[in-house]
Amino acid sequence: MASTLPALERWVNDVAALTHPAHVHWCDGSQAEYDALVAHMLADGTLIELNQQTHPRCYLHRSDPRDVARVERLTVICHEHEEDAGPNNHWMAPAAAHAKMDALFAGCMRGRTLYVIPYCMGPIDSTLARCGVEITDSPYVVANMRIMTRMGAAAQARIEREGEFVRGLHSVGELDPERRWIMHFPAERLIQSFGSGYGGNALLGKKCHALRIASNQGRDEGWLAEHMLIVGIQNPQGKTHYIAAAFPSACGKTNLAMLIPPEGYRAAGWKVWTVGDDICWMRPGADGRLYAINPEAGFFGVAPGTSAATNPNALATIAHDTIYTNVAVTADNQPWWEGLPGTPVTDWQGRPYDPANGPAAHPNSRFTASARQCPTWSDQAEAPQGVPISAIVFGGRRPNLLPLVMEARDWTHGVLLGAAMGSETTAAAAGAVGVLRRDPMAMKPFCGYHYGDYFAHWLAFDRPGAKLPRVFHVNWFRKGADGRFLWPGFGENLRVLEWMLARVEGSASGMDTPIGTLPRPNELNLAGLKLAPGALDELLAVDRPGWQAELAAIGEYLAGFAPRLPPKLHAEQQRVVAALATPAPRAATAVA
Ligand code: O2Y
Ligand code: MN
Repeated sequence: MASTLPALERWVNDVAALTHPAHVHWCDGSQAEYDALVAHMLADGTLIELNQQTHPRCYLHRSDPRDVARVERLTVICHEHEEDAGPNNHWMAPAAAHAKMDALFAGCMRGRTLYVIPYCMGPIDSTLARCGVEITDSPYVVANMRIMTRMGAAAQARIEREGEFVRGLHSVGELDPERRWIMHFPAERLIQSFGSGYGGNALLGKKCHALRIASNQGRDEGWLAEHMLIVGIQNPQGKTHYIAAAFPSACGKTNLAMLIPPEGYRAAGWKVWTVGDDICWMRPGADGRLYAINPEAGFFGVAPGTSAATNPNALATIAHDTIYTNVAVTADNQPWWEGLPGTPVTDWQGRPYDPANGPAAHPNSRFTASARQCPTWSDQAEAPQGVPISAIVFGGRRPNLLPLVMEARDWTHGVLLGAAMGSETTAAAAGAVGVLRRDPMAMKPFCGYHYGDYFAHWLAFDRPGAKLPRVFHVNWFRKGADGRFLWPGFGENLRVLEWMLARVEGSASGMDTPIGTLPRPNELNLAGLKLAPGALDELLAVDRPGWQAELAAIGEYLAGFAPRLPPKLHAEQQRVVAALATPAPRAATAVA
């Protein structure tokens, strides 16, 4: 018997009977097991050794070129009723999805090893953590799950004690994009993924469990599973405030989570601590505050754009014990991507590098590294009770209109700011450039149920006794008339975080406007920063006609979630519309 939990033992036997593996291996999560897997993958070419002098214990994996990213059109939420999945998800009836997946999984592991991966999302002794078991036929997935989760014997012991776990069944199949599905069965706490070996499609603890299934668990149990980084900001007095922040992809989440303070701030004693770069689970504590854990134990970060200039902490993190996927390689066998010094000789597909073939590293190439390797890793990341959240930040890439920072007047307004979030597409994304894509709370690809119900769940946290975080919206990407960014971003963003914490501590009065509270110009510390003339005024301006159009667009977007749009959220949108229609008092100089 491999498990003392009959439900687990039975499920593994049932899957083995369906998939016919040559061997079954229960993962214990040990270093010896990891080393043996790596040796096996080096022998069969799944992994390639990188320069062991410059990058000890670092390896390269090249995925099938047809399998390089999450595929949203094949990602399905199988609630019994289509309305429960909402217009924000692809839906299939559970019975039809089961029939489809059973046919795909039948006999698919012949000649392969079936790995059983017990894992825990969150500190192993935390009541906020939740466990799962992934069955996979991919040793690459096992190695990545060992880095990304608390995997192995301790997780299995917790699962056997609690008797509860999320089930995840994964097979790479033949990697045929025509036979690929990532199915979620929230009521069964079950994930089934077939036909992809890549990232979010295959490491089922990450997006599938920690967001799509966990958002359902959180709704049922009274907590939030969010697509947010968690960062601790320590001020010169030694007080650390924790901030959770949601941004759509390509907005620098990992960079913010690992921010390096500007020189003057470092000298004054400011420090930044990384708790998580992608996912945050939050629950009210006995004192009414929201407490957060990062359910992950590692980073599955995008390589291009990571450099000494943008994120030295990430570079230090991935200098050893890292699995690279789809990066290029230099003449001396070091991993390489656009933005790094040096020259690639081999591209991500293993071909001699030729610029005519496109970038050397795939734009979605990745590194997988343990969070413990991050120089700014917080000692509170393992705290079973989580960290208390002082501020929630929403953000997007908005070249126009959205100010550098604004604060919601209350929780309901904060939920509206999150629901209205969006980003304009860049050249890096497929499709038209400069199109605004709404992405409420950055959860569009990850919310495992109807967005209308999700907004209602958020609103429900505002109840007697709650001491909720303040909610802000930031825009690091505002551009001037000349098309250049008005704000330098990166480490300088700490100046904006400092203002937020001054609001939290009651030491900044801010300026009330119809769209929220903005900093008075003298409340942002700009010492040592050279902004273009007039940039600050532009960054903090409120363009009333522009905002009237924006509120109309937000109203139209939210109407798409009727009849499940909470009336309270609609009323909040109407409140801001009315506030914008009221003539500006003369004192509110920022309002045009
Ligand atoms: O393409 C993938 O499978 C990875 S997507 C990803 C990875 C790490 C963190 N966030 C994301 C995301 O898409 O939000
Ligand atoms: Mn993400």
